[in-house]
Amino acid sequence: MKLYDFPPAVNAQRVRMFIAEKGLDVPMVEVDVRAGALHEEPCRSMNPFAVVPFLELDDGTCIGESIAICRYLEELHPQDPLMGRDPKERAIVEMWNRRVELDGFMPALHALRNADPVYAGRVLPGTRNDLAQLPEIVGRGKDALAILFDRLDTRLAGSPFIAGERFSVADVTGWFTVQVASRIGVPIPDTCPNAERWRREVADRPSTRV
Ligand SMILES: N[C@@H](CCC(=O)N[C@@H](CS)C(=O)NCC(=O)O)C(=O)O
Repeated sequence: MKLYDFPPAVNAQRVRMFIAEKGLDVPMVEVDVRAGALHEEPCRSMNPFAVVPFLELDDGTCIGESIAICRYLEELHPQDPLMGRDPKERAIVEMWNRRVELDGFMPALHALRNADPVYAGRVLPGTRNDLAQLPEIVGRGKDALAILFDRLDTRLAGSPFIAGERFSVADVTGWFTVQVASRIGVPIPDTCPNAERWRREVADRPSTRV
């Protein structure tokens, strides 16, 4: 098994943090995304969506999508679960992960790709195109983050971690939402002390430094 990775890519970082939290040893292959390697062989055939990360199994099967990769690794290595210990916990972790991903992580990434000139010509991941960078998407992303931070603050007032008592993949997604948000000038506001307490605790985890 090999993980195709690009160190600066935040989705690849999500999977690397998950792997570190579980204490797994997964060989990595670095793909030079900025040099266009995803659009060339062998990557193009392995992952026609042309994004990282993706996982190549020993039988040649390729699995893309960060959460699908995490799910596969979790099922192979159920110890130290990060996606719930039983059906109820698994549903709750998935619920929170989706909320954070859809309501914060994705809007933040779209805002970043529409703001930073490095993404001109590839505002949608995995495509090369001439879609213009739109400032409206940046503004809407920032609005979405403000709403999400408020909701997380309420949640984290009564819960140590996003999905409950235990650190989970929802915290991994939350951590990278905060990282991307700070790159577009949206830190957790002073009005969200519970979210800030959570951020500081996650920042202390060695897995944030992989
Ligand atoms: N939904 C995918 C998104 C993957 C993705 O967007 N990856 C970015 C890096 S964070 C990428 O490969 N971008 C290629 C590009 O910019 O052309 C996942 O969860 O893995």
